[in-house]
Amino acid sequence: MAQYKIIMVRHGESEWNQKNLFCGWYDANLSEKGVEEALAAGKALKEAGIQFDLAFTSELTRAQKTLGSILEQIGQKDLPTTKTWRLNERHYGGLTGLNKAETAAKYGEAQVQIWRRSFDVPPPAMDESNAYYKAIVEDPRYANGPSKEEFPMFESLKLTIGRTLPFWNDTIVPEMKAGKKIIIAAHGNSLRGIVKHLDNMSDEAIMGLNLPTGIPFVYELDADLKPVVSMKFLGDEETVKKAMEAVAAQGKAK
Ligand code: DG2
Repeated sequence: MAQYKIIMVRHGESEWNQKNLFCGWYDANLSEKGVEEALAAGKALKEAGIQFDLAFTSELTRAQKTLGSILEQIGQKDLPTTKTWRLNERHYGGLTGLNKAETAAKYGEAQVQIWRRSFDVPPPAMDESNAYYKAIVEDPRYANGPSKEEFPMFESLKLTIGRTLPFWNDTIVPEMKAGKKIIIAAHGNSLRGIVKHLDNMSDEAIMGLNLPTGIPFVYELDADLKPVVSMKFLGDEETVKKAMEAVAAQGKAK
């Protein structure tokens, strides 16, 4: 029997999603379409009559703005919200700022698929030669963490899970068990990590999962946090399917 319910949403389309650039920890804003998607996500939650006690999001603007828009739509603008780098997108390392289709044309679609979706093969490391190195490393929002040792220069999904899951287990789960209704607004890969954990997906199975932007999804969990309802999107099936396929296709050479 379902004991807990939690809602997650990948942010609306960002300007870098729109340009098909590897984004990671770069702080891209929402595109116009992304703003619309965030509004639609809020409307869907409002129509479903869903309200929250707590919100969690990343340190990145695209996730925070999506959350803000949702909370405004459901009349909960002042909901207590925790921002953490542990929910940030995976760090795309030296790929940050590169066009995904151009990278596929240069290195092959198979290599880009490995970089985007393999469980434990990381992208090349970011170094000072990357145009976005300083903007990320010197960003004051990270003054209180991650520590110098924790600050990633690249992340595979496995490494991303390694810093997201402790936050899930130590902060989100206790609040959920205390009866709090929670929304998490985060990113394609930080959420894939949580989904992999909840659904006990194999390292192979998670490779096939692409999360659409701006469509909230629900998990209902039993007392042992095993899913009774898994990844139920608040959107019509066809739209969700097409949006997932579009994300998968971003790694194709045009
Ligand atoms: C995308 C995910 O992250 O890219 O970093 O480029 O969710 O913050 O838009 P998000 C990025 P893929 O892993 O789907 O290529």
